[in-house]
Amino acid sequence: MGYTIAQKIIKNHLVCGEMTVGKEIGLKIDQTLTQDATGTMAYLQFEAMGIDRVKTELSVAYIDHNTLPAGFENADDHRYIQTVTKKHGIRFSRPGNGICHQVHLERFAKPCKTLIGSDSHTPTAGGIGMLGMGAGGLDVAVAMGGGTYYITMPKMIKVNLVGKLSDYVGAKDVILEVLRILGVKGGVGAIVEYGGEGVKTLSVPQRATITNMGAELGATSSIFPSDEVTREFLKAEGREEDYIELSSDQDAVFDAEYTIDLSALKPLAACPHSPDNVKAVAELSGMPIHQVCIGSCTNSSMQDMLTVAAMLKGKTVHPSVSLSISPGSKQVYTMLAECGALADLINAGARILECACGPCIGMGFSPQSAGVSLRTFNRNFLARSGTADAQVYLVSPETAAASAIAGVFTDPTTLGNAPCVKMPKAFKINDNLIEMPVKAEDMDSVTVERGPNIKPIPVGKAPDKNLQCELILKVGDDITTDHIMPAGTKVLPYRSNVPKLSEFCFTVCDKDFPERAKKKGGGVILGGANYGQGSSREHAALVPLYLGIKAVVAKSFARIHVANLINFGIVPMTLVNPEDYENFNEGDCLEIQGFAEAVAGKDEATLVNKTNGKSATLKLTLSSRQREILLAGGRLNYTKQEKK
Ligand code: MIC
Ligand code: SF4
Repeated sequence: MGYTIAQKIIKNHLVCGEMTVGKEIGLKIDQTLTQDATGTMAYLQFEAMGIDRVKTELSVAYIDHNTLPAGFENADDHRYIQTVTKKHGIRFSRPGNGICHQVHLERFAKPCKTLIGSDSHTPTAGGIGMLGMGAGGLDVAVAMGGGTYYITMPKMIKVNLVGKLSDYVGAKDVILEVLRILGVKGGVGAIVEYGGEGVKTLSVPQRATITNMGAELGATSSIFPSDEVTREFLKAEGREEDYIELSSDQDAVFDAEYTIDLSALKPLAACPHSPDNVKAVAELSGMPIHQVCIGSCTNSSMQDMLTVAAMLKGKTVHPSVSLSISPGSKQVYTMLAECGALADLINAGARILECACGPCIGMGFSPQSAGVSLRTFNRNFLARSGTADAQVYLVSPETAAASAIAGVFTDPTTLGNAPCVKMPKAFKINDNLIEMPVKAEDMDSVTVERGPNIKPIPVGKAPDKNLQCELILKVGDDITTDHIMPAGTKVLPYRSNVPKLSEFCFTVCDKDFPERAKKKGGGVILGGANYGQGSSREHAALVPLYLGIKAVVAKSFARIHVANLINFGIVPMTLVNPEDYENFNEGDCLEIQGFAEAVAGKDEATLVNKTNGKSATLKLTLSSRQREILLAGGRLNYTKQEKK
């Protein structure tokens, strides 16, 4: 039996375990990336491990999320990351150099290699045939130290692309179609591989738009073959030597296959408040809009920007619309400036932001009350934009530009022929904003600078013999890590200050939660299906740990979040019978008898509701390694014990 693309890469990087779907496997990681909002924690954890120099082929720290500090906090974090990376052998991409995934794709991603990043959109690198996976900061720290990265061996989903995209239909519409078919839980436990004749018609940045938003399917990763198009891209980036051909074997077996006819695709939009709530733009056309934001790691490539510039050239943004544009990288920004396209954008009334995440993570540009905002981003979770009642729609750059001019939702295919956008044969290469670390022998010359906002990391405890506590919070399906630990201008500055962050935990769902949890000394959380989807932020585990959360019971969990819970010693358990969810309510007194014993070796435990006498069977899907981590009270304790 042949191998899929991902199976080939996994096979070449397998450190332990068998490649059997559902079993834990350990992988060697070639490259890591971090961004500033998760990076401070990752490097604090790396330092706590006491390893002098990174052991990966390449590790890069990007500053892109929190780039316009309103106080000293972020600036201090940036300085910490800059100095700690210089000392320990990590490259530092300075603020202004661009969004981690876009820059990594341009300058570092390589076919056939493995990459983990403390950011859920790390699969963007799958556009170049690299196995990129999002992970918690602690997992990235371990990988930087040369440690193994553990995942559950995924099943393989194939999406066959046939035909060719029509004018004004973009790569974003392809992934929105996949989201329409599979939904936000459809990729859980799977790697999505793209194949078929249609692949050849898509450029690497277009492919990367598709693999980027595979994160919204809940997939472990998404990947494209590495072919002549990949070679051309690498050549244009001045690194053709990184090219390796990679495709799946003819007789590779997939667990599920879907076909999308690119020629038949129409512009699509993900409606509030979920990336899989997909409708045709034609159905929405005519709806008044208030804001358009173009950019993010999903759609900020040169190709996206040139398309938008060509559509806006000589036009004026509608008076009722505020349009922001954030190019993805310094490379894109400089080239836009040099070719004159930037002037077309400015002239049309676009408000040009720096190349960073910006509005995507709620760092400014929050829409007006109940405002309709069209964004080329990847997430439209409730309140993520910073405005609680905003209506955010995820669209392609083509739909965004057409609608910005018209002032109403507009299907760009009604505009006639699309402008012809010519991509440059070579990109402008200048890595002057990537700082190299000092040599190993000089590391003592670097002093790591730590600001007062950097507070100690909470450390977990071994599980109680019998767990007796209150059901402190009950939430529904598809709870995202943005619900658990919101971001945005008010909260993001405190990513290295867990006590302060705890004041915002779960406030999107229940504004009294932090106070209650503190008063009661924590408890257990009950969630629905797909608990913890979205961002990789380990703060969504660290902060509940700080607030005394001992276990989370849910119908099912998202991959990265469950790994983060275990890393910080919070026990994840699923309801064997999802209907039992109804028998438990906030404030109920709970008991799990033999809790520690169950964590140590049992697959099941009984949750007793002492308030109403009902009970439920819980499943513990844990590898023996994960059980040991939980028994030690988290990965940091476990690693220390291992070292002894
Ligand atoms: C996001 O898009 O939600 C983020 C912000 O990039 C996160 C990381 C974070 O919370 O810092 C992600 O996707 O992992
Ligand atoms: Fe940044 Fe948004 Fe991409 Fe997250 S999804 S890395 S916030 S641009």
